[in-house]
Amino acid sequence: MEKLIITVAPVGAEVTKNENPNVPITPEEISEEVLRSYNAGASVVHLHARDESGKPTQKKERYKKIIEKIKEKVPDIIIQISTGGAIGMTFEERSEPLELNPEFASLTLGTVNFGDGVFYNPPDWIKKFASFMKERKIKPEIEIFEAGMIDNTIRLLKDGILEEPLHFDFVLGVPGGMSGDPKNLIFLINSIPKNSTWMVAGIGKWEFPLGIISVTLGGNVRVGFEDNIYLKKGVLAKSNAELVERITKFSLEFGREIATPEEARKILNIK
Ligand code: KMH
Ligand code: ZN
Repeated sequence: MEKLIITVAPVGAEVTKNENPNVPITPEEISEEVLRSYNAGASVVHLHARDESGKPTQKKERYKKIIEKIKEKVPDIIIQISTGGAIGMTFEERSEPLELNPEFASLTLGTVNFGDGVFYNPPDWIKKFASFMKERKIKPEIEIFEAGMIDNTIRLLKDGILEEPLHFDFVLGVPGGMSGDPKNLIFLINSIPKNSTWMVAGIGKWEFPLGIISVTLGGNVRVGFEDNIYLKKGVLAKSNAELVERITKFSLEFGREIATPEEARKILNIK
């Protein structure tokens, strides 16, 4: 098996300090969490930004500030910006951070209910995001919340808008999307092109059960406050790094080493 790539998603767009006071909000707090997570084994950070008041923002100036702070502390970590942003944002808002030419960005392949809201991803938005990424050589991470999103991916692959090898993230357990039942994960793994890389982001209680299955099956794992704020039932995590550490420990115990950012770039075919 390849070494394990651990992605940390330290902020997200939804979670608040009321839910877990350790959620990082400012560029300084986010960069410190990224450093701690890197030291615990993370080689990729899935990044969202928040404004001064803690509200999600896709303003490129804000991303720039956070990225600068991260790079001061962890120059080599792979930074993946979010094009998902938050529910209700326009296409123009969501695409702003792509103008910073990141090496990696998320790309959701369809619309899905998301709690009480709708995570809106109509075909023309997906095509515009994907074409922009292709032009700028930004590696897309294909976010799959529902099985049909894989069919949408294959269609764009045939149209030449996406290129192989693809990298998939199965985001399972969002209320409104596919649940974290391990049977779903197995079905999704069996539905993607064979030369793809893949990972799982289990939401809430699914983070560790799915993460551990992924380690044993040769996939990769995302953890972090965007997806889950608990270290274990009823125990809030003190830091994103605690979540990363839990996966690292399991993987090493299982006999699978952890990838550095440089190794992760090779595995993910990030140029
Ligand atoms: N915040 C969610 C509505 C992504 O980053 O690409 C969307 C999301 C996906 O987090
Ligand atoms: Zn996200």
